[in-house]
Amino acid sequence: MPVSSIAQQVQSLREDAQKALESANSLEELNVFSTKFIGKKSPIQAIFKELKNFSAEEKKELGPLINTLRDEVQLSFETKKEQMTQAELNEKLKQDWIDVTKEYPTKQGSQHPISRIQKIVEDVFTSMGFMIADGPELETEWNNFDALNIPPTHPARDMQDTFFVSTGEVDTNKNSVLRTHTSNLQIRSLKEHGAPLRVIAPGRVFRNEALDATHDAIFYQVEGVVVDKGISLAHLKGVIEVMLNKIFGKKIKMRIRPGYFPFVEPGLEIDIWWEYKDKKGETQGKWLEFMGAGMMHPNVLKNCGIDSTEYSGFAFGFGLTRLAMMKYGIEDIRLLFDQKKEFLEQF
Ligand code: FA5
Repeated sequence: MPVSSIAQQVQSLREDAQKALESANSLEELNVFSTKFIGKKSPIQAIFKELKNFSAEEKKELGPLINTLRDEVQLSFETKKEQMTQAELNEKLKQDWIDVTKEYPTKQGSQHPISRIQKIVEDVFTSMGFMIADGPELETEWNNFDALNIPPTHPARDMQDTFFVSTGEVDTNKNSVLRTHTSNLQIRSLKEHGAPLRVIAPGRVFRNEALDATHDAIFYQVEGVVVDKGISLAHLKGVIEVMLNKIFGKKIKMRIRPGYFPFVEPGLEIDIWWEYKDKKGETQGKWLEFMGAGMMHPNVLKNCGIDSTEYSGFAFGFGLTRLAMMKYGIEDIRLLFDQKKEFLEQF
């Protein structure tokens, strides 16, 4: 084969490659091009193989021709591939984007009715100069019962059955209970701060209860204690009236009855008139037991190191869960902790 024919082949291959590259419009077509013009079976490689039939002199002339063609084709291919990849990416970016400044619809959560009412109660009491205390849910048997004038053999323990974590020791300071009321905070607060004192303590309590629309086994109470010189039941009545009127924004009907709690003397129960809508949407009303209260027993003051001849005090404990039911018109206590979205979304 003459040298001129190889030179012609190189030239026509150059033109073919140029045309094929120009007409490749996608990365896939470019890959086809690369197999055809750059791969091992390409015509350029075939011409390389032909070289062995030429003399050394001829090879010197033809070699650079073919090398140049191969390098040109390779470079043009890579340049076009780079351009196409970039163009594809730009196209993708035009479609795949998010507007970070746009406001997307989000569902905002809301506070649970118990948390809401607790905040309201805390605001009312702090405005009357009360401090807010917190205490453990797992309490010593002594703080939950004995210190409140309820020794192990006292029948009042039966009214508040709960879980005992007993070590088998006789010393009730060494055994624990899931607290049955927030009255353990009477003991803790007085021991910590002494007299005079004005404190409330909201918290969760646990009892072995038969469940119904107004009784749960885990519920919330708020304890209140005022100890000072010359404190009487009149102060208690005044504080409760202020609290209820502020929370409901109107005068609330309440009734006071005698009640028995070993840690107060005299002891009272306060009921409030609860109006709610029944399932038919009709307004119903009934007296609901709302709180236990009374003048603090001298033994309790003594157990906390307070001189009961100098100081007197009142204490009360009300159902925060019941207050939430009254405030928000919830007819069944069990709805509060059923975890139903439809119910909670209303608040
Ligand atoms: C007590 O727990 C006393 N510690 C209250 C007290 C404090 C009396 C200070 C004197 C001085 P009682 O068991 O009655 O009392 O509960 C108080 C309030 O908690 C009740 O009036 C009621 O509102 C609420 N309550 C009681 N049991 C339940 C229950 N199972 N579910 C929901 N709320 C309840």
